[in-house]
Parts: sequence; C-alpha cells; structure tokens
Amino acid sequence: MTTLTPVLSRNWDRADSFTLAAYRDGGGYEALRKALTMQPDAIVDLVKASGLRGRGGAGFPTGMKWGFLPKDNPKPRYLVVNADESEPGTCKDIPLMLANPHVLIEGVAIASYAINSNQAFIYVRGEVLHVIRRLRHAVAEAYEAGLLGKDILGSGFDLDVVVHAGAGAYICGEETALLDSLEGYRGQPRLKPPFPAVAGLYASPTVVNNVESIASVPSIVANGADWFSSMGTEKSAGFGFFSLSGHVEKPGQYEAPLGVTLRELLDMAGGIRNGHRLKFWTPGGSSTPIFTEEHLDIPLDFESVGSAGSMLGTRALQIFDETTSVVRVVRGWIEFYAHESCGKCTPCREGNSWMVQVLRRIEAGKGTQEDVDTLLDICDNLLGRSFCALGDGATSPVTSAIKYFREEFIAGTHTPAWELFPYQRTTRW
Ligand code: L3W
Ligand code: SF4
Repeated sequence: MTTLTPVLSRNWDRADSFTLAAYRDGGGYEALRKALTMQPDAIVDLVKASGLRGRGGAGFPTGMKWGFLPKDNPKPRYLVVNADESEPGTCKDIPLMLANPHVLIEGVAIASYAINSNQAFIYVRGEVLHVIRRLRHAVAEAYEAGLLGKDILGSGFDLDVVVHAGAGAYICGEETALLDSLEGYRGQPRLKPPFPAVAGLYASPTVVNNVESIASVPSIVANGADWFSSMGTEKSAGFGFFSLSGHVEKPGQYEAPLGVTLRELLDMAGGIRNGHRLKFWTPGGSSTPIFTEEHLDIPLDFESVGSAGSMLGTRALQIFDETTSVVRVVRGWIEFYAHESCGKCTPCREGNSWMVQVLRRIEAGKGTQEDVDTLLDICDNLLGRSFCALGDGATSPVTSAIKYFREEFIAGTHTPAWELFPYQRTTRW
C-alpha cells in the first residue's frame, strides 16, 4: 500500500507556513547554503542522477534540460519558472506557491546557480493576484535576508528574481508563447527547434521549468539523488502532487510517490462521493485521454499511463461519477480550448470551434451517427497537424470519450446544460 510522502506539503498546516521564518524553522535555505559550496556542474549531475522529470506535463528530464545550455554562448542565461497553471483540473502549483513560496524561491536560487544564470523570472498567470502578491512578498523577504540579490550568503553569486504577471491566456503556459509574452509580445508559440535551451528569452539560452520541478530541487540537494530515486518507479522517480477534484469525498492535494494508483488515492480521499460509482477520470488534466473504472489500478507513472493509452500530464485527477454526462463534460472542455486557441494555425483555430458546434448539437439531442464521425474526422485533422500541443491535446478528450462511451454520443438524449441552467452564461458559437 502506497502512503503519502509529504515533502513540499510538509508544513502546509502551519498558519504561517508561507513566511520566511517558518520556512527557515523547518531547515529552509540550508540546501541553498550547501549548493553554493558545490560546483554548478555537480548540481546539474545530482539532478540528473535523481531522475527528476518535468512536473509540468511533458516529463522531460530536468537535469538533462539544464545540461543542454550551450557552453560556448557568451549571452546571458535565464531561468524562467512556468507558473502559468491553467490546464483544466490542474491546481497544484497555485496552492504550493501560496503555502510555501520560499521552497520555490530556494529552488530558483539553486537552479540559477547550477546553470550560471544571474536573472530569473517567475511567470504567474495573471488571474491569481493573491499568489502574485504572496510571491512578491516572499521575494522581498529573501532579498532582505541576503538570500537573493548580490553576493548571496557571502558566496559571490548574484541573482535577481522578477515575479511577472501574465494576462490570463492559457496558451502562455506553452513555453515559447510564455517567452514571447515575457518579452512584451502577444503570446503565441514559436517554431521549435531551436528549443529555449539554445535560443529562448531575448534569443539567449534559457531554461523553462514548471513550479513543482524547481520546488523539488532543494530537497534533492539536501537529501541526495538516491533518496529521491528511492521513491517512485525506476523511470519515474520521486514524488509529486496528485490533485483530486470532482466527485470525490475529500478533494485536494495528495503528495505521493509516482506509481501510486487511483484506487489507492481514492482510499485516502474517502472514495467517490455519496457511495456513487466511478464513471471516468483524467490522469493529467483535460489534455490527457480519459480513463474509466478499468484503469483504477494503473500505476500513475509516465510509462504505465502511456502504455495504457493516456499521459500522466499534470496529475490532475478529475473524477466523474455515473451521474455525469460525458458529452456535457467534453463539450465544456472543448469550449475552453476553442476559447483559448491562439488562432495561429488553422486546424486548431477552426477545428475546435467546429467541434463545439457539433458537440452542442449532440448535447441538445439532435446529434447523428454522422456527427460522431465528423468529430473523429476533425480530430484526425488536428492531431499531429497543429502547431503546438494545445491543438493535439484538444483531441484527447473527444477521441477517448468516443472510444469508451460511443453510445452516449450517438444516443444524444441529453438535455443541454443551457436549458438546465439558463442563468449560467455559456459561450455561443
Ligand atoms: C532541448 C531538445 N530541450 C524537448 C524541452 C522543451 C520543453 C520540454 C518538454 O508541453 C505537455 C503538453 C501538454 N533540446 C528538447 C528540449 N525539450 N526536447 O523539454 O517538451 P515537450 O515539447 O515535450 O512539452 P511541452 O511543450 O513543455 C507540455 C501537457 O504537457 N500537459 C500540460 C498542461 C498544462 C500545464 C499547466 O497548466 N501548468 O502544464 C498536460 O497533459 O498538453 O503535451 O521544455 O523545450 N531536443
Ligand atoms: Fe495556436 Fe492552437 Fe495552433 Fe497552438 S495549435 S499555435 S494554440 S492555434
């Protein structure tokens, strides 16, 4: 039986957990002190050896990404933290930054030192003003205590950190759109390669990492690579947040080793609400193909979830019981993608709005077998033909829901949400 591994969430129950004093009480910033006595390359090697993989959805090895920065490029290097958490169901970085902003700042300082960067940015989604205020306050506390700024802890290492507020566009969570936005342009994805590691912010070598990835670094420096890799599975090492939401008795953040199953997490979370039955769920946000009851025992690690036909993504476990209309949920997600499509490429810009029209027709009970085929055809023209992962991801809920619940799409007997809840505004197309 897997148990919880509270590392990042260890002090969350303390009323003052977000203060510098509380963080230092628990040993905070000692990892930074230790890191500053090490050679930068030794920290990169340590993170590589730990097996830490990106916690923002793609699972790219963090140490390897740091190692991609070209050695012979004289331009300044930048660290950019992707705190633009927006994927439907994803809700781990925001509580982490609220409850423990200093673990992120300590991680930023260690990672910047490791990659020889003197300037870091934390790009936070613009809607979460309370998080932005808390981060800015924590950064000011760290400057005051000599943990940021010039000659950190007498080491000779200088680092400035800017907390930057985005303007509320989901696409700015895509790393290159984020960099465009940070430079002051409209956020739209850039062609890759070159990857940000080679030409990122202001065309300089840049590391872009998710909040949780960077926040995991201090514990690795403090406890060692073996400690980290002793948790999780061989290829998906360590722990992470599993965010349970929806029809579950005790929704919230469950910090556990990768490889835990949904059945185990549901046991900890009190099960499905009111004794209902699980109907379907997402392993990692709405961009990952849905799972059903038959996947309850799939280990939630990158490999196992991938082999079962989905993606671990952001570990945003959205739980739906048997009272839920799958068509309605998918229509809601696709309305989101249609709204957030940046419009740069035709398959995503047009395909998502077409899918909304078809899904609304099906939800209203006016769908036909041909409509289901049309949805699959649109997905076929989106997947692999979109400029970035938003377009690809939008096909996941549609194709997987049709795979498991085709009869619901064909029956089309649902009362549309806009008739059930006329007081709620829904997007009209
Ligand atoms: C240098 C190479 N760097 C890859 C880097 C690349 C990036 C990272 C992963 O999308 C996914 C997406 C969402 N040289 C490199 C290299 N890199 N090859 O590695 O790259 P990539 O393209 O596989 O992924 P991505 O563009 O970062 C992330 C999925 O995650 N997702 C997440 C959703 C939302 C949130 C949120 O709200 N916070 O994360 C959920 O499933 O669909 O597929 O850094 O530069 N040769
Ligand atoms: Fe923009 Fe969508 Fe194309 Fe990505 S796939 S570039 S979000 S239009």
